[in-house]
Amino acid sequence: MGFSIKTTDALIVVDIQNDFLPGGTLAVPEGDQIIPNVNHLMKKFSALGGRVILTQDWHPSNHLSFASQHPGKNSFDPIEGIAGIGPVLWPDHCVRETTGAAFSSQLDTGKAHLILRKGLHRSVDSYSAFTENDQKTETGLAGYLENAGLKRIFICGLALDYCVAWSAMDGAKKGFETCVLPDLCRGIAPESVQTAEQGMKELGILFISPGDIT
Ligand code: VGL
Ligand code: ZN
Repeated sequence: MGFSIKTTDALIVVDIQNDFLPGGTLAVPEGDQIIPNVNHLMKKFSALGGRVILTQDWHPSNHLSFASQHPGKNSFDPIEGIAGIGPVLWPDHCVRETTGAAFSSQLDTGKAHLILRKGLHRSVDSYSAFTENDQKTETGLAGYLENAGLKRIFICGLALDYCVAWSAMDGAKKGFETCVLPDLCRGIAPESVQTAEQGMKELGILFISPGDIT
């Protein structure tokens, strides 16, 4: 299946930040391996007239998604009862203005037209680049895409089972034609990757490979 890139297309590169890479506090296995191919795609995409958007997880140091904020709880423990937080707690990660929150030095950020930060509110997480986990606070990305006349989105990055999947599912729900590039993604855990893939399929999201983009 071929996808020829138009000026109404956006590539959303999710959370390629030090803390999600090997050595980081919430390392996604093999997360670093996608970077050269993501760089290549960003270059191609922007050369073809598409728009490139980067997202950056950007938490206050006392973010309520961190297990450290819940006495007696550990990272990856399930959490219930706080709207906008969960389903699990995380190690401290991507604290704004720290090295862990910075983009990988290998990522070619120069190709980005827009950098969108998310997860800024202490008591609401935002896996999705569109709508925060309370399911009502908007990041503004949908408005940006609509205003710029962007109709189709391609998504890659970290982590496939959380921020990539939730972004893709919200994009599809908002009416954007949505394609995910699994070859240019890595997930945190196999079980959550499977759940996420199922959820994306049910919404009609297409799984494509970088070679399909021309
Ligand atoms: C992410 C967990 C917590 C992600 C961000 O980028 O997928 N996952 N914060
Ligand atoms: Zn986070």
